[in-house]
Amino acid sequence: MTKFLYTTDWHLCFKQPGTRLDDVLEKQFAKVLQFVDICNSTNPDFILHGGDLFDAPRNADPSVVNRTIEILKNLKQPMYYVPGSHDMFGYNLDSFAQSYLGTLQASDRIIILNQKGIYKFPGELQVGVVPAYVGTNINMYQEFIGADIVVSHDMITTTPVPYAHIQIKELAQMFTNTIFLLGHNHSQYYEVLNNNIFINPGPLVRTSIAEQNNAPYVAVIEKQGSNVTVNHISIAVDKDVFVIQPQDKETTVMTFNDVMKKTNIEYNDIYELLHKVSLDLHIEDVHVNNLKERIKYVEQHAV
Ligand SMILES: [Mn+2]
Repeated sequence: MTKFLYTTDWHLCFKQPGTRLDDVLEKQFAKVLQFVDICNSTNPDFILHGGDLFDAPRNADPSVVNRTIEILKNLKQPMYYVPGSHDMFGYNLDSFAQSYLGTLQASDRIIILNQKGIYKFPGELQVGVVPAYVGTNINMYQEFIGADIVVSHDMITTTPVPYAHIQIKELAQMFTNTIFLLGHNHSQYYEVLNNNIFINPGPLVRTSIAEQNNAPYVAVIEKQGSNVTVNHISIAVDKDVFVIQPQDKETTVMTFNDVMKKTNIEYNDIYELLHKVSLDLHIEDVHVNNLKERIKYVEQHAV
């Protein structure tokens, strides 16, 4: 029997989020401590982390990363880590050496799986790994057919969304008996389809108002042959910690162009700006086109 834990999208903050009334910078460490307690009381063979451990790749003040390392020193199990979208600069998978992820790796707290592919894990488990930004395409998952586990920081959703994504029902048509450990998309879900399990525990630190009803948990997975059991162990969160949004107040909707006119950036329209930025940062066309789709959607629906 192999036992492992899955957690993802911790989003440990360097700055207090404007959406929260409580002291997130302090309380987030209580959550990491709870996670370590869960690891030590369930004693798994290994831990899988789906990425976005910090909310940003790096910050001038290293105290948050130092404190995280101190707490993670109490972990007795190896933690394998799939890089997320917030872990890297300019959509570049190799940039984690310049991020705090590189610091965690150097301190021996995580083992980074930074290449898309199949890894052999303890207990002869075949684990497919998809870091952020390798391109959202269902055909990319063909190579994982037959794998025991797929850990992915791709945009994998339960319902259609107006930008590049894969729905779990599409994966369920390709796969059977695979455990999908998912992140990136901060809506929580747990679904069993065609004998596959799809788990997205959502973020540990809830920074967006849309996440206020999430109940963060750690998934404890036991696998004996094709027999899989999953338990959710809750992470305690406080109620009423989010800023209340005014319901009846009339809000002024500004277009993106209105907002940009207030800045000093010279550009003619958002697409030109995006083009300039993408050249500067060497962002691949696939990501630029994805952003264009999202902007077009907002332009059509927002006002
Ligand atoms: Mn995330």
